[in-house]
Amino acid sequence: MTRPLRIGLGGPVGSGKTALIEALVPRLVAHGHAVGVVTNDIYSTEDAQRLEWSLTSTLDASHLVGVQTGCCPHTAVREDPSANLAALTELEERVPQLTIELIESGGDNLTLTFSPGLVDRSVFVIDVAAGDDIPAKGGPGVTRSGLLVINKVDLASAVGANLARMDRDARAARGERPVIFADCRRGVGLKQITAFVQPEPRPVG
Ligand SMILES: Nc1nc2c(ncn2[C@@H]2O[C@H](COP(=O)(O)OP(=O)(O)OP(=O)(O)O)[C@@H](O)[C@H]2O)c(=O)[nH]1
Ligand SMILES: [Mg+2]
Repeated sequence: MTRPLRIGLGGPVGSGKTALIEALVPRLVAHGHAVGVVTNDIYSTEDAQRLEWSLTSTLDASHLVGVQTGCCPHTAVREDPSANLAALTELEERVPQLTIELIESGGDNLTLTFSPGLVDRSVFVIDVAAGDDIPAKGGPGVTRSGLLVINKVDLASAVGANLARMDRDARAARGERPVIFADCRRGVGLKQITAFVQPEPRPVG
């Protein structure tokens, strides 16, 4: 028997990682997946509590584990992922039929990467309101993650973000690696992101 596909979601504080999980889970469940979620927060299990409430109609609380890292987020998902690996084992014992596990890193900075021993694929989430120069600033999440999500496109006009520039800089930094513009609150880009996080990924365009 193969274990569930493990997807890491990283990115700066407030870029929309939890909002993306809230949008993805109902879509994955509709595709017939059993989904488990591990969240990481430094000083709380706030995101797990939020998901327990916001996903109440789609996900039983037994599918959720909140890890309180007590240390900087990238330590917990890269240098020493033992607490996250233990959380995944706990989930798989509780819910043996899981097919996909989403692991949200604590909000970090542009240096975040996941240990390849923890995740099979990574999604890096940035948002337009943090500045349209972020793709040009680079870092491993921007350049080498499996999928780059540029979230909150609905706020572009309010903050004066140039989406064409973000698109150009992201594609220049990533080559063939995919980039999706998203609005997690309204489902923009979610079809392609859902395709990426399934075991047999389809082209994300
Ligand atoms: N307008 C808009 N707001 C969004 C979008 N995605 C998330 N938000 C809002 O942005 C804020 C932060 O979203 P979260 O999902 O908590 O961000 P996060 O990356 O999980 O944050 P941390 O876990 O604290 O790092 C919340 O108020 C969300 O409602 C979006 O696409 N558009
Ligand atoms: Mg979060």
